[in-house]
Amino acid sequence: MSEAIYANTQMNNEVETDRGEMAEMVVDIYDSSDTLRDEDTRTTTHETEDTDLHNVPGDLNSESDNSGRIFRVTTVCLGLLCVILLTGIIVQSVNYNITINNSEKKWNNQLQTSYNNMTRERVQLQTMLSVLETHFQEGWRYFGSSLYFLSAEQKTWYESRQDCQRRNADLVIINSEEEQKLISGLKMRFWIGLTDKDEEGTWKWVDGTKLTTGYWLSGQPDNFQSQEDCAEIYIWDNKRLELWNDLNCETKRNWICEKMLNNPLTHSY
Ligand SMILES: [Ca+2]
Ligand SMILES: [Ca+2]
Ligand SMILES: [Ca+2]
Repeated sequence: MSEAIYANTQMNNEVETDRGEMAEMVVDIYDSSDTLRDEDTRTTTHETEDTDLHNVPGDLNSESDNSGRIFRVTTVCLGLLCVILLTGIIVQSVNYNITINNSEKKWNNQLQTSYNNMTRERVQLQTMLSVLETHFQEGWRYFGSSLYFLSAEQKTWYESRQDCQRRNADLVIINSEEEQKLISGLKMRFWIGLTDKDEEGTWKWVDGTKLTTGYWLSGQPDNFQSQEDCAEIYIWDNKRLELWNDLNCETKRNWICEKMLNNPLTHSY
């Protein structure tokens, strides 16, 4: 019996031992499981940490964000640049149109002014041609800027001048060597518009101007018999320009009238 009890006790002890071993094994298993879990956790944490390390600025996601930001900024800048360029083009276009319009107005004004001037000149030329035609029919001749009328009859100096004045002219005034050549080329004796009747020796043209350059014959003017106060072209040597002679104003001679044509519109014909 005691053996049985001892055996039973031993068996119980063994059972207890087994239980203790089992408990230790369970504890070991749990420890192993915890260890594995901890390792997994550390692994996961490590991976997470690795992932976080890769997510620092400069990684792929950050670069993608930065690239997107740069792209947006670039797009905005390009858009602003396009707006600025478009605005510049519009402003330039407006200025160009304004310039073109001003140029067209200026050009049109110039054309209008030219047209008005040409029209006025055409009227003047037509008037002058009409005047010349009328004078040519009356026996006038045109030279330089003057019309000349050579009489076919003879009269005193005073009567001759009156005839010229009736023709809205006066006795010829010789202003230049060319005019003297023209007049002397007529090869006739005739009165010219020169006299010293107001003051002996002071020769004046019919317009009141004093004589500056004379073409007197040698020895003239001599005021022969103190009665010579009017000037004539005296033809005795047509190879010379010095052909003037003073003569009694009551002597009858041909005469020559002159009418200026510098501005035909200012003359009354
Ligand atoms: Ca003249
Ligand atoms: Ca005289
Ligand atoms: Ca004389």
